Amino acid sequence: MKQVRKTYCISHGKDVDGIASASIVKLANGAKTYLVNYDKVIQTIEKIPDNAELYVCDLGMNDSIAEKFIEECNRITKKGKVTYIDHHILKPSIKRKLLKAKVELVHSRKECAGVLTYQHLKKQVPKGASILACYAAITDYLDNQKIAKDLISNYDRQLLLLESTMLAYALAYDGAKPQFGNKIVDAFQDLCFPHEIKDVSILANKQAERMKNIMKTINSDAKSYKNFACMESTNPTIGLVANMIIGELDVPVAFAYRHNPIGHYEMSFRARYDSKAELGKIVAKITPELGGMGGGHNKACGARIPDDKLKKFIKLFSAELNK
Ligand SMILES: [Mn+2]
Repeated sequence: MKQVRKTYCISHGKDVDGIASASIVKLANGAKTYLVNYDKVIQTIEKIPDNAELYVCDLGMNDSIAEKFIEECNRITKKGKVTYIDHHILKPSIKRKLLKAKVELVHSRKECAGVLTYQHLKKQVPKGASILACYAAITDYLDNQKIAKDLISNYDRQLLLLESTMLAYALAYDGAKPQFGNKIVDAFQDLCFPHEIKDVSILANKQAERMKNIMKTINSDAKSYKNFACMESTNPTIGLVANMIIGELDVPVAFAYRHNPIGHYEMSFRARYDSKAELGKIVAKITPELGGMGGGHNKACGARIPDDKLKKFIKLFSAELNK
């Protein structure tokens, strides 16, 4: 008798896109889901059995994990199957190696991972599951893309904005702990709305209050440079702080950074909708020179640099941005 493959999903646990992707995979095939951040990708895939059917969602490949990740894919695809669904930059060299490892690639820079996952598995999920893809598209700022727009048009737009933002805010307040994320994946199996899930609206309110307090500090604390502004924050969601700097100071690009006592700054970068800046490229180019790392999308990306390199970073960043 043919042995039935067990299905697993490893997805990004830090945001709505990753959690929605995992929820859609689970709805399609009952996968056991692991919500992880980049530092846990390898140790998680190592636990996946040889003959598994594995989905990996919303986890961009960077040089620090790609080699080991591809090695694990090679192990699994000998007896099992790996589907990699993502929308981050994928280097041609890594893409080739994934294909050579017989990984099924569902990759596009145009739509978020939740929308790509829904498109890929839509025959296996209830029609209502497209609402999860809509939440992902809105909170990943990819709601203007072709497929996302189509899916969103099936719902009341304001309901989607309310529900997706409530969820994103609750995750932000909580620091997107895996336990909370798992609770959401479970509730999404019954297509619960975020407002129905315990604690979501309370945490979202707390986050909104926190945002209000941050807004008050931006005018006094942020430093302005040519075409960008930045500030230090102790807030766990520095991406949202960066967004608010853009709005409060009316600059096209902003970043916020938080000190980590082990000796580095975590940084988050944002560009306004109409900005032509390629933040992911700029950050990926200059951080290695400073002994750090970073990268991501054109309009949203992240980095980590040694804490004695901040001044140097700002100088290099300004030079690249204003080239
Ligand atoms: Mn994403």
